[in-house]
Amino acid sequence: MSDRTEFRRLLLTGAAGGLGKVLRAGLKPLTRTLRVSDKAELGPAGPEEEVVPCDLADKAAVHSLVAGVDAVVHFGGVSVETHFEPILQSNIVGLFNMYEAVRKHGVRRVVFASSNHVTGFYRQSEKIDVDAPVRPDGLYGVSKCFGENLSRFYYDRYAIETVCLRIGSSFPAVKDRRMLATFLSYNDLVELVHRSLLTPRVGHSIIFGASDNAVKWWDNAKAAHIGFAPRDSSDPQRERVEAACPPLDPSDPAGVYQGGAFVRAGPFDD
Ligand code: NAI
Ligand code: 15L
Repeated sequence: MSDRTEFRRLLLTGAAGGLGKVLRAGLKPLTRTLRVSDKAELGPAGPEEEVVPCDLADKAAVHSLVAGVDAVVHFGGVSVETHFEPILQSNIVGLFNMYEAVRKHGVRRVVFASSNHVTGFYRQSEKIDVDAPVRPDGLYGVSKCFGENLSRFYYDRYAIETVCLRIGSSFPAVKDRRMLATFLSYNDLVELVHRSLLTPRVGHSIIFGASDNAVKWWDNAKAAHIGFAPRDSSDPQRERVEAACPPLDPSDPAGVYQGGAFVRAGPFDD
């Protein structure tokens, strides 16, 4: 992990969330000031921090939020499959507000928390790379496809660089058999975000976020320029997880597709 202070001011959205809390600590070495934002409670500002509450769906608030930052680490938004309305407001309207603010304020780079659920309808027996057509496994996955496409447009039209991180499952520990393939340790997450911020030229890049797990569904060869080399692995947790979690019934789609239980969520708008 780098300990260089490269940025004057970085913005972290979603800072009250599970990964936001990890990055709130993990981004400090890279920046003189870390501006943290969320619509949920963020607590008091720590040293060299600015706390700026903001609902991403509020255009004016997002435009103020982005003023004066060098780069954005955008982790705010709905993070699970649910009804369309909250996804629409946070992940679609909210992301558009963010990119418009980034454009207007001349910010040059965004790190966007995409998700493995943009390709959740590939089978667990398949290995894919970033050129595989998207196969979202729900409305949440569709909203992350929107984010990947919106950021592509802002790069082609305005040369704003984005790294889209198709994060697997980033939690303190492996919770089930699927996560033996999708696990991204917190240390590897922080390293991935550091690489996404520090690599000199990223253009519009998409990279899968997984640790060096023995079972691999994703090939990151086309994102080698990011220089991400995960150090952790789910493997030391395999024995515990296999003992605790019996295999799923072979006919259960959650055990067939990469998106796991997300593929059987919904419908939500009946
Ligand atoms: P989380 O749900 O714990 O955190 C998301 C944060 O975004 C929350 O604090 C929430 O208050 C905030 N938020 C939601 N809507 C907002 C809005 N309209 N305005 C302002 N803030 C809003 O989720 P987690 O696990 O920390 O994930 C962070 C990001 O990474 C999310 O974008 C998620 O989709 C993505 N991701 C996470 C994965 C994981 O394994 N944890 C896997 C793949 C993607
Ligand atoms: C995600 O995109 C979610 O944000 C996270 O909560 C997990 O469900 C993760 O994917 C996963 O696939 O395990």
